[in-house]
Amino acid sequence: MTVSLPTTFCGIDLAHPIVNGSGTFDAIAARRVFGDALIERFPFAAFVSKTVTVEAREGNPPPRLWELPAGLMNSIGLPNRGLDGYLAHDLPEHARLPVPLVVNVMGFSRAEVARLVAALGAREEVAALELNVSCPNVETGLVMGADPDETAALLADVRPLTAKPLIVKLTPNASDPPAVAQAAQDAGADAVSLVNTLRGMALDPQTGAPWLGGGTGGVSGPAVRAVALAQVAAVAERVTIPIVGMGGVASGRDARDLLRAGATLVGVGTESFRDPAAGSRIAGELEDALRTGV
Ligand code: RRO
Repeated sequence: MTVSLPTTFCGIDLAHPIVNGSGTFDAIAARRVFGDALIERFPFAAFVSKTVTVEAREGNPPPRLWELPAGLMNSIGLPNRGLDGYLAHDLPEHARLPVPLVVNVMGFSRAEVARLVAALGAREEVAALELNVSCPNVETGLVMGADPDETAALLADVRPLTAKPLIVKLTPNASDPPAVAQAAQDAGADAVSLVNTLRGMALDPQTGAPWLGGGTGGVSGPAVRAVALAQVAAVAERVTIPIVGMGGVASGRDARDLLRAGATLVGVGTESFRDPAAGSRIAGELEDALRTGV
């Protein structure tokens, strides 16, 4: 079944509004497992890469996951091949996917983000860039996406470096996400996406020490759905640029709720770990929900 819910996002034509959340769907591994069938029936209308940093990273020590009654907590720690490794190895694979490519980047300083935006924004294979601003700026100690002034300063540096759409991925671990979204818009962002994961913690039942190798982790899945819906609605009240809404989406109705709250696209994340075809299923369910109104 082919879903037809044509959607335009930042000038990019998409078959429907369902995309993956960054870091929740490894298209290269999925292709290895499912073969070319994955290419022919790709579950998402656009593919969002896992976060790329300037330097290669191993990621956090294990354990990296903790299962929750209604979700998942992760502390993956940005393992990736770094910018050069991404360009040489992952980009050619991602460019073979039958949908537009969004590359998610994170830097530990504005200069690092600038380097990533300049290098990746110059590639014709890349349709848009998503800025993961959930990490501290090593120069100021402030989380770039938790403070409106930090976000504005980042955009002021990187906006001139590319004509490609820039999507700012907002963190829910901020006192005023709509103010950050407004700052991003005013400084030239083309879109915002939210929510990233909510900070959480689990203790090892034997030792009482933090279970996750990284100490704390990011909570996702149905547990955060209501929080995501409220934050998307609040951000939609403040900005006019398009919103990619995500957080605990597991059905077409969940996706429709985020569209009703003001999102243009909907990200599916944790549900893809349970069902790798969740993107296609949810897009089909969304089409039914919008047609029948149920
Ligand atoms: O890699 C991670 O641990 C991670 C990242 Br960069 C992120 O943005 N959100 C998340 O839940 N985990």
